[in-house]
Amino acid sequence: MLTSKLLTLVMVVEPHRVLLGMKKRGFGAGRWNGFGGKVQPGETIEKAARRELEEESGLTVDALEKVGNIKFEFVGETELMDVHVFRADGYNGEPTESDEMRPQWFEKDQIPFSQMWPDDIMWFPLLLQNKKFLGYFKFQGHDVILSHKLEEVEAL
Ligand code: 6U4
Repeated sequence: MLTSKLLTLVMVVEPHRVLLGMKKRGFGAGRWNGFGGKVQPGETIEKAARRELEEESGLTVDALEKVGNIKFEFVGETELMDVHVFRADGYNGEPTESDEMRPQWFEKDQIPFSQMWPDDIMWFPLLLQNKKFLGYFKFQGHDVILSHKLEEVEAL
């Protein structure tokens, strides 16, 4: 049976650009990613999203909008990653490098998809159009998507 692990992913979006972080270590190292990590026991998903964003980028946000839920299966592993995606349209502070992440702004038409998780190119257009979505991606290793489902939804 597949169990699942709750994770968060926060995308900080401005009208023309998106903040990504180069993951320096751990899961997804070497890829540009949103900010996030594991939900700790006793913590709400949104609280975890805010904590991870601050730990990894130095930023706090007033409002976080729930925009997506993506489940990742990795062949050979019994634990699904259940990733809750949030969008922040404003922020407080200055993006600051941490042990885990090096933040950098990217223009919306210059997102470095070839250096990101291969699923990102599929759902980023929805994120950037302020749409909400549900996804399921089945990975072989960390580079190959064997199958996937992605649908736009009205609400989460
Ligand atoms: P820690 O707790 O820091 O040792 P680590 O191994 O670094 O854990 P963590 O907790 O930072 O991993 O979580 C992984 C992050 O990567 C989460 O924000 C979710 C995100 N993520 C995982 N798979 C992804 C994928 N296929 N596409 C994507 N983000 C993904 O865009």
